[in-house]
Amino acid sequence: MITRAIFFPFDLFGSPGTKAGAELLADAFQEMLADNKRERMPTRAKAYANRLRFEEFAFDTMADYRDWRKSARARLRQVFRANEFLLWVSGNHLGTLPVFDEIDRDTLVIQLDAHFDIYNLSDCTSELSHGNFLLHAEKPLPRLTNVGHRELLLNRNYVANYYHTTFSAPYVLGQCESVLKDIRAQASLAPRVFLDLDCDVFDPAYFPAVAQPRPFGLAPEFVLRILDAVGPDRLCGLSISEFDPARDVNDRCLETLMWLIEYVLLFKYEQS
Ligand SMILES: [Mn+2]
Repeated sequence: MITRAIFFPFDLFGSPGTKAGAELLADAFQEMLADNKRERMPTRAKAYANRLRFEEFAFDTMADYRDWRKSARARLRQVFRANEFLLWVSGNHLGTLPVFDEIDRDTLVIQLDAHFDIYNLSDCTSELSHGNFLLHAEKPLPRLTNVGHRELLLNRNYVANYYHTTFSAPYVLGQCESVLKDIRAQASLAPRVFLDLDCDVFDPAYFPAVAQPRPFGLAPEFVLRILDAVGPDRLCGLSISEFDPARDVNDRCLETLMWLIEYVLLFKYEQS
């Protein structure tokens, strides 16, 4: 199976600065590929080395922005049709909207996010933004499970219109094993599982490099337990968004994300 690593540095309508995050990850990713190629000793990277394809969208001109959603959707349609493993790195979370538009409706999407991106409150714009983009996605939405939210305002009934299951960060803290058991069961019933990581799901103590940090978040290692619960066979892709490198501390968050990307590649390709 081929992995299609697509970097999509889009950051209009929320979290300006995350464009630089996607671009930085694109550079680090290419550096990783170059390092692997240069290495003469056999390493674990051999498991995926010949199966990675790197692509990067450019947002340099007005024209690049005009058709951002349409061109991303067209590319993603091909990737999903070819059954490739997708790594989608966007600037803000809105940059993953094309994934939600195009992903198979029977795919379970596990979304790690501090927020439900369905905000309709009085001080929120009704225009497309990184805080409401799920309201604008192609309907019906795929089956959506949130893990790690810290929502204190939106009514549960409203949230249930969009999310099949939600596990708040406090709930994960208290009921960790039963959350994992539930995720394992949900994943086993789904033909494919896609992991959508908004970096603000993490506690700011571990991951300060986001525009709107929310306290009381998840520890990064919980993602590894979710991966374990999903299993390598069903996992069909990973998206990463909202990394704002100007707020990083000694590249700690960059390292976290790059380590996770390499881990996921090994997780996927080293099985059997
Ligand atoms: Mn989000």
